[in-house]
Amino acid sequence: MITRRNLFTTGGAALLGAALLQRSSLAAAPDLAADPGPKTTPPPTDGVAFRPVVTLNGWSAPWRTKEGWKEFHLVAEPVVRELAPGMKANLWGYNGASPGPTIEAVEGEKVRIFVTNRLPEHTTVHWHGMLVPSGMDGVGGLSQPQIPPGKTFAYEFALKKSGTFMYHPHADEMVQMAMGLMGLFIVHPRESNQHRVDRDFAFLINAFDIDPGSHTPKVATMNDFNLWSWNSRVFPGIDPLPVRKGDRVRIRMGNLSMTNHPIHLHGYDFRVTGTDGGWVAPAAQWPEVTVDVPVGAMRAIEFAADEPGDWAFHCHKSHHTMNAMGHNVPTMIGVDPKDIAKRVVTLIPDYMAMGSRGMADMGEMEMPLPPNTLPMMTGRGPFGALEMGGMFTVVKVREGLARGDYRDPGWYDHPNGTVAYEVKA
Ligand SMILES: [Cu+2]
Repeated sequence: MITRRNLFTTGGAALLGAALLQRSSLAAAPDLAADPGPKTTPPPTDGVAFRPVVTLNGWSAPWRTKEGWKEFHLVAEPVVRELAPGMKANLWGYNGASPGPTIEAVEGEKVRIFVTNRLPEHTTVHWHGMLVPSGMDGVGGLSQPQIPPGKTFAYEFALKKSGTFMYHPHADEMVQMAMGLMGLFIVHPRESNQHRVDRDFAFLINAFDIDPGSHTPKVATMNDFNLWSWNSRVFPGIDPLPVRKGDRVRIRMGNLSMTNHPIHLHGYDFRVTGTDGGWVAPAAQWPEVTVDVPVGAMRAIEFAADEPGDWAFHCHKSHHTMNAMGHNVPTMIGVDPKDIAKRVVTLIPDYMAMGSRGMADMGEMEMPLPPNTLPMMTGRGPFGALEMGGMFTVVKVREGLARGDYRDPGWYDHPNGTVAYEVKA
């Protein structure tokens, strides 16, 4: 007898299953690919209610419930991702984007995740940090056969614990992760008042090595990445984090780049309340202003947003708040650069001259750049050039935001007498 379960695990019936899947996937996937959809998740229409996360520059996957299973569908495929206005990259992702959509579900639920492979090579999906049966762990060759191009596999498991997790391939990993194939998996507590916050942000930390003027990451790069990104976006392309004064805020971060990132928040001290291993007991939490997120790890931080302002939030490795850092940049300090850069860039596309007094001039975007290349330091704030790139954005804490209205409130209007000022002689 064919049950739902063995429908997907027996040979002939699997074809039938795949045909059924194709129909549902074709109904859902092309629309997703064409339209990234809303940036916030609509309230769930079925399953256990939860307070959805806000995925920076992303969205959460739709689902359907069927006979007690919550079903999602990931389509691994080549995508074009705008890293920031002015630069698009050829990446691999799921459902039209890198990272793929955030999967959100509730502790205790059973999930079935269909994975369709539209990549040119085989793939799998590993559920990082999640407690699943060995055969659902997604390590190609070890725990399952690889998913060949054109095929669909189903993963099925119950969500044993709440927390912050991620998904990524465990097949040709170096290439597939360097191409941006990854996503977040958030499991909410069964009891909605547990670990409750008002604002719950999430993003993945990743990195790319894309030569200035080109579009496709160099997949063999070990350490010398030149674009340091959050959810495959770089400043000024990373969403701000708007927050109402008085909100309790959580920010969940997962690191799928190849180096650690000390993530620093201005204006607040926070507690590390969770890792991909689970929630940190209150008695074990200590205050921090920077949390190091190791490779292949997740950290959730929390704070009470009681101080209004525009608070910088960034990686503290200073090379990671710059874009397309040329590692062959000659030091120009002491040299009059005048027109040198304009002439040299026609011969050496990734040539970037340092100003003779330092590099701050580059924040004014005066440098000639090859096409599809972001300035190394860029962005403008209310007081001028921000001189940032890469892993940088702003937590915007505001009084008087209408409840539920978390659109970007613009720049902070500082009360009189609260801005650093020039002392006149
Ligand atoms: Cu960093």
